[in-house]
Amino acid sequence: MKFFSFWRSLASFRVRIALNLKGLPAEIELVDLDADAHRADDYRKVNPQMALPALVTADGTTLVQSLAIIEYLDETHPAPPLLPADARGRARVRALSLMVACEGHPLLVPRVRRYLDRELKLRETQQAAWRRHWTVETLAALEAQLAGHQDTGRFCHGDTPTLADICMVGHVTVAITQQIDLAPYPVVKRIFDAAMALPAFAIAHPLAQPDTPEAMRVKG
Ligand SMILES: N[C@@H](CCC(=O)N[C@@H](CS)C(=O)NCC(=O)O)C(=O)O
Repeated sequence: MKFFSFWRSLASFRVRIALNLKGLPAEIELVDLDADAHRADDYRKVNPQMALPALVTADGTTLVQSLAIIEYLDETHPAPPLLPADARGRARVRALSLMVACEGHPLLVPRVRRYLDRELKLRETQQAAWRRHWTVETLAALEAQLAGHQDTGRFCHGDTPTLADICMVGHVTVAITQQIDLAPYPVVKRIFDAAMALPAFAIAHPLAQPDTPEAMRVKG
């Protein structure tokens, strides 16, 4: 498999965790978002949407959209499962995942930030306020869903990591980057710490990647 990734990409972070949890090796193709490599012809042929990640399977099929990729990996390599066995549990895990992947994250991606900057010409302080607003809103929504829920366990759903944890850790990582205080979100914080203590999560962290800028790289 060939995996198109960038260190800072949260959607790539999600797929890295899933590959690690499943123990699946992939040849990594680095696409530098900061250099607009995702807009160049080479990558546009892989994903015309010009967004990371993409995964090319052994039979040459190109998959895009991190959640679709992860569900594909889960269906083709069922152990360990990333979705619960019951329909109600799957609906809850998918809902928690979508709160991040379809509500919070899209408001922070480079093409949105570029539009705020270049088209709307917002000042950096306004752009930072935008990022902070949507990051906090998603954190609060996650905390409200997780706190006190009977199915919340060591992780978002029960005591093993699921797609929901994979999505949640990326969002918390963004919050930490923005120096947002996590104290108001104690369940989110507890689950984040539990997940990031697992090697599959830790080695997928944006600051631990081969293309992480040297000055920022966490030495493992
Ligand atoms: N919903 C997509 C998000 C894809 C996405 O926006 N990826 C970002 C990096 S995390 C990207 O490549 N953005 C390029 C851009 O915004 O120009 C997924 O989950 O895969």
